[in-house]
Amino acid sequence: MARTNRRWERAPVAFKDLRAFLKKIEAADTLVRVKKEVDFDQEISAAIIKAGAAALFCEKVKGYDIPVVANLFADRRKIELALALQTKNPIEEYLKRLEKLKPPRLVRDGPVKENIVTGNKLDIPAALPIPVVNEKDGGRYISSGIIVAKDPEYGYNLALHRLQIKGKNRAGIYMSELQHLHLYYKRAEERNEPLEIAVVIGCDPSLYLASVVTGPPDLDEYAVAGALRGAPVETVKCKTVDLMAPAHAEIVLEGKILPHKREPEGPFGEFSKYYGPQGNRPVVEFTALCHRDRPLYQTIYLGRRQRDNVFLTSLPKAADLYRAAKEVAPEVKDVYLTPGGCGRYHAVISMKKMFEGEPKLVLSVVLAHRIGVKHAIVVDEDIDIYDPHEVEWAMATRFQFDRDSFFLNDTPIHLDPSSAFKRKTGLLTSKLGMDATLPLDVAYPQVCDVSKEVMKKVEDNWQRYLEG
Ligand SMILES: Cc1cc2nc3c(=O)[nH]c(=O)nc-3n(C[C@H](O)[C@H](O)[C@H](O)COP(=O)(O)O)c2cc1C
Ligand SMILES: [Mn+2]
Repeated sequence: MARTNRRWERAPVAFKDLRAFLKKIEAADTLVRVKKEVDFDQEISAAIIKAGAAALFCEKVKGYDIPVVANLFADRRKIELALALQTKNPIEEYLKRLEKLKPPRLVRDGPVKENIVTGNKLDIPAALPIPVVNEKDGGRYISSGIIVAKDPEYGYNLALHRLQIKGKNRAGIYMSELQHLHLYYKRAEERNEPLEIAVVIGCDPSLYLASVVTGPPDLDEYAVAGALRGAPVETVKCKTVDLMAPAHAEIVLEGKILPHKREPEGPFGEFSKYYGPQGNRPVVEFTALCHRDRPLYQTIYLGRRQRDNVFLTSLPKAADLYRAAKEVAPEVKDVYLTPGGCGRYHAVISMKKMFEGEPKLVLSVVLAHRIGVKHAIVVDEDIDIYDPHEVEWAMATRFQFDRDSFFLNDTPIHLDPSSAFKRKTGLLTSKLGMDATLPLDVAYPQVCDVSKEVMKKVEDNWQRYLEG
């Protein structure tokens, strides 16, 4: 963070909208076009899974004239493209950009206002190709809607929250208690007021990345998106709620989360790769549907074979943990939220330990973080944290369970299926911190390898070794 690199000062490419990002992916990566008509009921999900890491463009969805795009965050390459990353140190570059928050710029008009439907004419499930994501989901779900909301004290918040379609202008919403939207909603409910929202579906990728950042409640994710893209997000005033929406979004739904109202919501196939159970949850009433001419519907697949969800969240969330960890231990080098841990439950941190016990401070802040890490492991900087075999080796050879681990019981977590089976404490979970760093004060057996010189000699002359 302290290091400066002039190249970072150059403004990154700011994609104006989803269409510009799609063009970039088509030119610099892979975009698969599905021309055959697909059904919204799981067939879009199956095509997403089949496309693997390639971005997907479903040209025709049965019963709709709006194409569906997906997999825009399906691997690290696309995150690099989305942010136009210029160095090999994405976390540092990301945090460097975040130092200059850029508030949104309100403009008078924008393409999202090309079509506006309100009142009795509103029929959202008839208008939009909203998918059934997994087989046993409770219904059709918007999984890619960025919820824009405002609190009188904390200001704007943008975050992804699933919406279960319940009628022409109604939806159920899931807000984990750990999220800011839940805080905003509870505060509005205490005032006996609805919480106005705008739901953004399909937009410039910086808004999606900003919507999964985990800062303090007064952090304006619009300003985070501006910082990431190097230019303010252009916004327009909404038609039926007192909020701003991105001017270049494909689709924006306006509405409010009703106070003191709960209805069954779920089940829904979640990032944990299990169905999250049905529960009594708040209800959204929509008041307007705004969209561009010939809009694109962007979706995100969550489930057993998900990719988007893990890669979209990995950089912002790893950077949040990196920053928190570095505050207690300046020589923290890198943080990785592993795909096996669903991009959230398992964190691996590498550091140069300066004194004994320091890794436990790092583990404490990582486990305490709202992100919801369940198992965290600190390793020395010689371990490649992106290689699970290396991390396992550190655990196998540098770690003693009784001496080097500690746990926190009964802490809140997002949707951990195993927490439901704890008898007394319900959905609270146990968290484990593991320090797999080498001791500083004990002569430890040395890691065995051939000498650098001999290895280099053979590597540099390998062809001659083969030819004799
Ligand atoms: C595809 C996707 C769907 C998500 N759905 C939900 C959800 O339904 N409920 C929820 O509480 N968090 C959900 N999240 C997580 C939040 O969007 C994320 O943790 C965000 O950082 C919270 O923002 P906040 O820090 O402003 O509270 C989802 C994340 C992704 C990537
Ligand atoms: Mn927030």
